[in-house]
Amino acid sequence: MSPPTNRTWFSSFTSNLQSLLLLTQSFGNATSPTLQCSPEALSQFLPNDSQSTITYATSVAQNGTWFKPSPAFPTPNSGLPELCAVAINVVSSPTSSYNFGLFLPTEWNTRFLTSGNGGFGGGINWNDMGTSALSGFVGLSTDTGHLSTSGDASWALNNPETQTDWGYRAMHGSIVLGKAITEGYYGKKISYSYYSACSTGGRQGLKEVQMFPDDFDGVVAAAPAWWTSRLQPWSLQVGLWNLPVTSPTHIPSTLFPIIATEVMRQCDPQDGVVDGIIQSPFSCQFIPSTLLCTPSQNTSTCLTAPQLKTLYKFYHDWTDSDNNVLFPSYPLGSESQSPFLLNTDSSIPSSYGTSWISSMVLNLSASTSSSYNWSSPSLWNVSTVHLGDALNPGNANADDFDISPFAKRGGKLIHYHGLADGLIPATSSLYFYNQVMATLVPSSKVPASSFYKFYLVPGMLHCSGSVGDAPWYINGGGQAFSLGDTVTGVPGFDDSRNGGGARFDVLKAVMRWVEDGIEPEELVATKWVDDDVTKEVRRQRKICPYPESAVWDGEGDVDMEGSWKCKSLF
Ligand SMILES: *C1O[C@H](CO)[C@@H](O)[C@H](O)[C@H]1NC(C)=O
Ligand SMILES: *[C@@H]1O[C@H](CO)[C@@H](O)[C@H](O)[C@H]1NC(C)=O
Ligand SMILES: *[C@@H]1O[C@H](CO)[C@@H](O)[C@H](O)[C@H]1NC(C)=O
Ligand SMILES: *[C@@H]1O[C@H](CO)[C@@H](O)[C@H](O)[C@H]1NC(C)=O
Ligand SMILES: *[C@@H]1O[C@H](CO)[C@@H](O)[C@H](O)[C@H]1NC(C)=O
Ligand SMILES: *[C@@H]1O[C@H](CO)[C@@H](O)[C@H](O)[C@H]1NC(C)=O
Ligand SMILES: *[C@@H]1O[C@H](CO)[C@@H](O)[C@H](O)[C@H]1NC(C)=O
Repeated sequence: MSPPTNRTWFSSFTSNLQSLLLLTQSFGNATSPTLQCSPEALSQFLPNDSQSTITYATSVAQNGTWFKPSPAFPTPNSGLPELCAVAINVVSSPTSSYNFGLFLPTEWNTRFLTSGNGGFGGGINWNDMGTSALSGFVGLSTDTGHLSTSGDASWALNNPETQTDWGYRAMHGSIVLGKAITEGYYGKKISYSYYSACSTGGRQGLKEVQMFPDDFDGVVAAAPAWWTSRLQPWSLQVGLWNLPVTSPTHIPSTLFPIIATEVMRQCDPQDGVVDGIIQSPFSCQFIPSTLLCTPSQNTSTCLTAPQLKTLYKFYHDWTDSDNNVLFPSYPLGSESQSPFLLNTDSSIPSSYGTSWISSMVLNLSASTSSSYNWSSPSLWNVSTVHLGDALNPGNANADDFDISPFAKRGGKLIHYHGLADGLIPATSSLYFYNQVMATLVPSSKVPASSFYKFYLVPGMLHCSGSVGDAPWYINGGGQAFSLGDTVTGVPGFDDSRNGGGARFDVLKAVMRWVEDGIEPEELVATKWVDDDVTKEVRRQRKICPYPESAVWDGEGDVDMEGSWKCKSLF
């Protein structure tokens, strides 16, 4: 691997003095040692405990392609910057090991950015690391100690060490070693360390904040699957409410668009603007009985009374017989994605519930979802939920709400969740936020808003995408790659007129908070026509730090963010 090419150096020289100085600071000068991308060169930066090994270190040329597919990340990256791709294997116990990957770009911005995983999936997230490298970050991701698709937890059966790797150990261990390799490779210190990821990635970020507050200066945790021991059983329970398919209580997938249209009809105008976006589902007074079939009505266009009862369950917290909340409900407006867990046309509930219970809680010998008999009261009842709580497999729950140690070391946390998320309901993030407030506020440990901001994003689905034309893109974990492997930042809104893009880009917002001490207020979400960043912007809208909500000014174009203001509604 060579130092920056003459072309790069020369074009910077001819552009302006400031970037020349930056270049010199970042890459040293002609007498600096060249970057050594080889297992031999990099292994010297690992501890001499024979627990960790460089599997490979491979140079990737400018505009190169990288493809190391795993079940969880089957897609290649192309258009990469010149970089050194490294994989490291780490023995984590006598019966387990994990791998992690590093992208070390030649043109390094001196920052370290870690990406996360999804569901139970195992694999290195080269995809988001590629996005990171394009912006000059060193990118890191771990496979969490196994290979699998997102919905498959069978690897966990009778494998508690690998559960621990998945729960938190692989992430922290990878970060410690990844930082050492990074600083050794470039021969200089990392200036700032960041984390940005969604779903299980959000959980991993919160777990880091809770257990290893020194690992990151700034964390963006999106749609976190933080309450594993309740989210997974809830995923089973919501499916069971809608089964069997032959029951009169069953709501088939074909009815969900009809339910969604009625929810939109009732809840959209209540925020003052009819635009296909439900700003405040929690303040909508929804009357489901308008969906009830009249005697002469074709039942493919309405709900019968037994189906309406099922719908009530979806929109209400899951409780035990003493009315204790076991898990909060779907918010209104999540109907377009909720059929994913309701397995509306299948005879079995989601493997996100069954695979976790069979492989990590009950340890049933054959762990595919079809072998777990959730219809049997001896295998599925409320005590099964509490058994899962008590076992907390892999110590995966990110439920230590006293995150003041992270604040005390200067860490900044941005947490967001799409209100139309049908996989992990946004209500669970709201619950997390309230628990943190309940922990930090009375003890006056630290003012929570000085280091923790929470945003609910109207109309946004799980991690990426939205209902209708709701603006959703803020360059959160995984979002850029979902729009294309060479997309970075917020195209068109990265310039200095926009605070260096920090209003539009949640990663830049956390960086500005950490590096310049500028606390983020509102963010602006973007929606391009067809979610194609080369097309025109369809809409932009402010998204507000909870408990504020964006309110239209009553006169401006509703598609322009300037027509909206963040206001506390109470
Ligand atoms: C550049 O080279 C000079 C002379 O060897 C050395 O003193 C200086 O520290 C180097 N600068 C950087 C940024 O490495
Ligand atoms: C590992 O051992 C070698 C020599 O055996 C030494 O040069 C190197 O500095 C050691 N590395 C660390 C990280 O201690
Ligand atoms: C980058 O590589 C792609 C093929 O992966 C090629 O089509 C494109 O022309 C290349 N771009 C440049 C600027 O070399
Ligand atoms: C009910 O509506 C569906 C879909 O519009 C249609 O296919 C079906 O023929 C209708 N049934 C009756 C009895 O009209
Ligand atoms: C399942 O295995 C774990 C160890 O991996 C154990 O702690 C737990 O008690 C087992 N569950 C049951 C129901 O026996
Ligand atoms: C599952 O349990 C139910 C209730 O105990 C029982 O009727 C059914 O036969 C069981 N299914 C299988 C496949 O064992
Ligand atoms: C409830 O399920 C658990 C397994 O999770 C089982 O041990 C217990 O016996 C069941 N309780 C009843 C009343 O069937």
